[in-house]
Amino acid sequence: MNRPHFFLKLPLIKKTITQSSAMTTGIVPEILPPVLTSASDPPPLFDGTTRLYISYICPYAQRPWITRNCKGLQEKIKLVAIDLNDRPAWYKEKLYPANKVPALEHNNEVKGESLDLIKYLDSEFEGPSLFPDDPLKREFAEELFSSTDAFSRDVIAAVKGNRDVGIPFDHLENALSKFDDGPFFLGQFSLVDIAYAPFVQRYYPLVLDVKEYDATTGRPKLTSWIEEMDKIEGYKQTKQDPQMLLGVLKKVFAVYSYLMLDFELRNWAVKHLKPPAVFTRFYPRVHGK
Ligand SMILES: N[C@@H](CCC(=O)N[C@@H](CS)C(=O)NCC(=O)O)C(=O)O
Repeated sequence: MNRPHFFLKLPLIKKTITQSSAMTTGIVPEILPPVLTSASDPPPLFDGTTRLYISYICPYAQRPWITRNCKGLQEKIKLVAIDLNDRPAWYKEKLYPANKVPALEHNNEVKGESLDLIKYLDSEFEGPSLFPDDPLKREFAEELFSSTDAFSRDVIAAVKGNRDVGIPFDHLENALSKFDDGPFFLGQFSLVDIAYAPFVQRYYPLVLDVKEYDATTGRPKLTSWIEEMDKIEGYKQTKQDPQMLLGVLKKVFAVYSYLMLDFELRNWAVKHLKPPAVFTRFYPRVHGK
């Protein structure tokens, strides 16, 4: 079976006029801004500029970043990259008290939470709609949005222990079988694909490496979804080096496993270290390309 093209560089221009190519037209490779650290001055906050604050390696931040790209909003929404290991104090103090990424500065307000942000970007900004009107599809979309965390939890539980690693990927395969008017979760490309892509992008190579489990074997829908996603320019431009991302994840899990050895530490970790928080302590620095 062919492996999906996680590691292949695909041509930048897509020629056919399909919905997904609408997500690609006019997208030229963007020069990403440098990463801001504790030593960096803030941008001129609340000056009317719309800014999306991200970390280049955060999967949650990748969601609104993809949405921005696919709607062709590169000129309208400026990217600001933050070093999560060395966050500028102004980020928490002056911009976003939750001190997380992603955050969107828009109309003198700051909003967070990646799933809320992708919906907001889709409904409040111009560009191709990424959410269908069909009530059946919308209902299914909400179901899928609310199971993104469960997908992550199940993959992580399988990587850390003996849980069946296939189950979370079976859920994806089943979900991808629901509509047959295209290879994406709702048939055509939508916010649901954007919600899952950053996580599948990380977990497919992770389970292949750690569990020697190829999640695409016997899952034709998932295989085709991954291939189709890799053709979407607005997504491709957000993808970081797969080996680097794999290294980050493995480091996180190594730390987790170590903490799990000790009962006291384990209790402390369960209480205080949700995966993203552990992540931030062991992120490598990634600077703008
Ligand atoms: N539920 C949030 C999660 C965001 C999140 O946890 N981001 C991580 C980076 S991947 C973060 O900013 N962590 C900083 C911290 O927890 O201190 C969302 O969907 O936006």
